[in-house]
Amino acid sequence: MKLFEDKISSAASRVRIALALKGRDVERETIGILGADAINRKPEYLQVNPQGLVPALLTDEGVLLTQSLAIIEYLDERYREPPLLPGKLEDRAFARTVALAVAADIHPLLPPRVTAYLGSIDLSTEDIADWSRHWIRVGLTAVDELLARRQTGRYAAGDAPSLADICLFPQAVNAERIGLSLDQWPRIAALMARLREIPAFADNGPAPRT
Ligand SMILES: N[C@@H](CCC(=O)N[C@@H](CS)C(=O)NCC(=O)O)C(=O)O
Repeated sequence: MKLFEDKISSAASRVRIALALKGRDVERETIGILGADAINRKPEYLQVNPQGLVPALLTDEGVLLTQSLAIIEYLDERYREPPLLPGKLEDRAFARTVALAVAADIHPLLPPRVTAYLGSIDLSTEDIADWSRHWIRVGLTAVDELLARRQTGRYAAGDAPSLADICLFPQAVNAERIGLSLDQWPRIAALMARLREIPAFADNGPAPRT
């Protein structure tokens, strides 16, 4: 398998964490997504992913998969252990709830294509940072409340790390990086402390934008 990624990408970080939890080593190719180094919009990479986004995964059978959640579910079905979705039906739904609260409702407001557009309509660097902090704060406040209502185990959706933790971890790392203290979200802060003890998470978070 081959993973197309950029180390700064939190969506690619989700897939890296899933691969590490599954104990799978894959070939990797860096697809720069920032500034002058960006190659994600070049025709060669659009052949891989017409959306021009990372991650993408080339399977051993030569099939190209895109969208981090679809890739993670593929890996989970292909390599059964350890499962990345809980056994209980309602817990599985909750794992997907948390995953989508991050991947569908927070993250799409923040990536380079969005911040570059905001810059192009004359928002200052500080305005753009405020935008990002605002949407992360709104989103993680809701996720913390979801955890308050539904979290029963050691991790977000049970006693084993799941798709929920895989999506939440990179987003929370980036929240701290942009100046938001996790102390305002006690359940997320506690969860992050536990996840940081697991090498698959600690070693595969998003790298800082330099
Ligand atoms: N929903 C997609 C999101 C992918 C995505 O937005 N990736 C970002 C990096 S985290 C990217 O490639 N951004 C390039 C850009 O915004 O131009 C997924 O989960 O894979």
